[in-house]
Amino acid sequence: MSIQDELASTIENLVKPGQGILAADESHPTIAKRFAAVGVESSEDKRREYRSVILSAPGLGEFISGVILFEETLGQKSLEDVRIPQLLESQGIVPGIKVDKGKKPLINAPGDEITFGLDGLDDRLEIYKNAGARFAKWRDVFHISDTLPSRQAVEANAEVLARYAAICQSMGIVPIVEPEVLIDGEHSMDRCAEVSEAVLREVFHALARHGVQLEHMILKPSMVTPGKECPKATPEQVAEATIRVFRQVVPAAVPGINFLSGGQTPEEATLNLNAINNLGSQPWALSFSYGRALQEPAQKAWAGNLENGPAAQEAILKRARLNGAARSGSYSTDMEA
Ligand code: 5MM
Repeated sequence: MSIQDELASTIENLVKPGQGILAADESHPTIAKRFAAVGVESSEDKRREYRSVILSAPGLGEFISGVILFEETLGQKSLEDVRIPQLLESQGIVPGIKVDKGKKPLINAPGDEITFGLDGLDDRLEIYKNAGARFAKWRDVFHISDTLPSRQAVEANAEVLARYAAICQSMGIVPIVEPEVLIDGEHSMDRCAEVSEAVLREVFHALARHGVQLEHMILKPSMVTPGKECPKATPEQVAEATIRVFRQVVPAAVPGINFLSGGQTPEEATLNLNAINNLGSQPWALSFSYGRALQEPAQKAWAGNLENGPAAQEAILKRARLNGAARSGSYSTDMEA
């Protein structure tokens, strides 16, 4: 298969009605935080147990088209001794991989951060592809204040995101482009809209500069919301503000926009996606690529005890099904019961 055919086929499998992406790619410090919240100490065995349980939930492939894995999981076997990428494929799910190496302070830009991991990326991608990964993910992070993010941070992060995407496509791997505008802070929804627009505009300039084929990528952005310390906006307000910004800056050639949940509760993330899809038809498929909003209830149900595996599987399946409904605007809160 040619590289172009590989990219097109992966996109076709990832962007499907009623389906979205599960982000299960928490790095060691992040998964340790998630496990601590349910009283579990993170270890390689416990991470394998938990991820094996949720990824083998019967029927997951009905609502989940792709799973983003952390490097460790890509090389692990499930509790039934099946390689995790193979387990996903048996459910009709495309395996993906987080490839950024995290973030550090951006020098000479106090308060801003830069994502790193481009060095040796092509070599790592070859290994990941041989292990079964068909798409990748790279996350940039932008803090909001009256003065942040700086112009330097917006430009520097957009540049690395575009270089990552170009490298992925050259190797037949679909890039998920994730510019996360953080919800932390006291900013208004208007300020979030202003920053989101500036960030996305710069990201698409950089993608064009590096010849990234928009048809063969997925955008994973934050929704436009007020800061976490402010009163919440209604789902309809979030949907209108989000779509208003995206229509200004996201080209119609992008096949799918899969939102991150970014600290929204599971119910909020579903309600907001549902409201977004109720605004009528848009140029792109509008779906989810949630981490916490899909997994939180499953982590609580599991709580480090394998006997709770079926309850954890039921919990993740429920959120996947409800977000699958929100993907077409057909979710209602009655479905939570
Ligand atoms: C923003 O985080 C991504 C989406 O998850 P949420 O829906 O919970 O916001 C997520 O894919 C994230 O990039 C990974 O969990 C990896 O994060 P770390 O911080 O471990 O690199």
